[in-house]
Amino acid sequence: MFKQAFKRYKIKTESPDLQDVIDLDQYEAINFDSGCHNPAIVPEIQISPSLRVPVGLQSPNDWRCYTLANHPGLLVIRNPFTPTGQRYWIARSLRDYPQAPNYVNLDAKHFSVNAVSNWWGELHQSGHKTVDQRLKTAMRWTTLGYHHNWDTKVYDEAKHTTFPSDLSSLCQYFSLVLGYQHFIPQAAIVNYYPIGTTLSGHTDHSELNLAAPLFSLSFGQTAIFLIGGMTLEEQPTALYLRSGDVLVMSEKSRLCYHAVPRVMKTHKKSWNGNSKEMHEDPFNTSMDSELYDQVKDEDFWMPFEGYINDSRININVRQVLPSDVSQIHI
Ligand SMILES: O=C(O)CCC(=O)C(=O)O
Repeated sequence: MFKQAFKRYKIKTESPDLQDVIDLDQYEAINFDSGCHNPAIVPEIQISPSLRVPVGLQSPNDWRCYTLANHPGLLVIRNPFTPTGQRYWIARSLRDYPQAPNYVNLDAKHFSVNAVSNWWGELHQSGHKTVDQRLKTAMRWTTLGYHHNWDTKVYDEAKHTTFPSDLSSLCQYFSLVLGYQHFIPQAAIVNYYPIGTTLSGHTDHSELNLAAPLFSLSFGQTAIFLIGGMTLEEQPTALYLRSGDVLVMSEKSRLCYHAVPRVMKTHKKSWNGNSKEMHEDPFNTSMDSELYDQVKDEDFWMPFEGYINDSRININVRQVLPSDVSQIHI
C-alpha cells in the first residue's frame, strides 16, 4: 500500500492526480488561544508568559495547529515562523550546517576537499558568477550532533559534535509550548531536496529514546509528505508540507513509515515578506545576530534565493538518549 502510494505521487508527469493530498489550509486549525486541542497530542498547552518567544517566530497564539484523526501523535504547526525567521534557518542550513566537522553526503572521491568541508563556500567562490550545478544538486544531507550512520543505522558516541545552540533553543521552545517538558535536541539530519528528488519510505528507529518527539521543519518548495502506519501494508495519508511548517511525530506516529515522494514548485514564497518583529531588542539569544540582520538585505540573500527557488530543505531533529543518560554506552 505504502509503496504504491509513493509511486503514484512520484510519477514523472507535470500533472499527477493530487486530489487526495490533504491541504491543511482548507481546514480550520486548532488555535492555542481557543483552548481547543487534541488531548492525545497536546495534553496541556501552557504558554507561560516567562517563556520568551524566540527571534524569528510568531507568537504561539497566532500559530495554526493541525492533527490528523487517523494518525494520533502527528501534529503540524502551519505558520510559526516570520519571513525573516525562515530566511535565517535557510541560510544556516546552506551556509553553516554543512561545514566540517559536520558530516555531509559529498565525498572526496567525487568532489574537492574544499567542497566536502565547506560546500556553500565552494559553490559561491568569489568571482564565480554561475554556480556548479552538479555540486549544487549533489548535496543531499548533513548531520549535526550525534551523526547518524546510514550503513549501520546506529549512533556512535565517537561520532558526536556540538549540536548548534540556536537550533537546540528553537526546538526546545516548540517542545515546551506543545507540552513536552524534557525534550533535548541531540541529533539532526538536514535534508536537501532539489525539485525532482525524493525520500523513500522508512521509519526512524535508531534513537535510543523513542518516547521523545521528533521535530521536522520544512523550508522552501512544497513537499508531498506520506505518513503511514507501523507496516508498509497500511494505506498512508498524503499531505502538503509548505515552507515554515513544523511537523511533530510523537507517540503512536513516532515509529510510523513516512516518505517524501514529490517536491513541487510553490506559488507562495513565504520567506519573502515583511516580518513583524516581536522583539525590540532581539539579540539576547543563541542565534547569529549578524546573519539575522544580513538575510534582510536582498543582495546578501540573493544566492540563498537562487537555491531555495528550486529546492526544499528539511531539518529533522531528534533526541537520541533517554533523558537521564548523558552518553551512549558501548
Ligand atoms: O523531508 C522530510 O519531510 C522528512 C525527512 C525524514 O523523514 C528523515 O530525515 O528521516
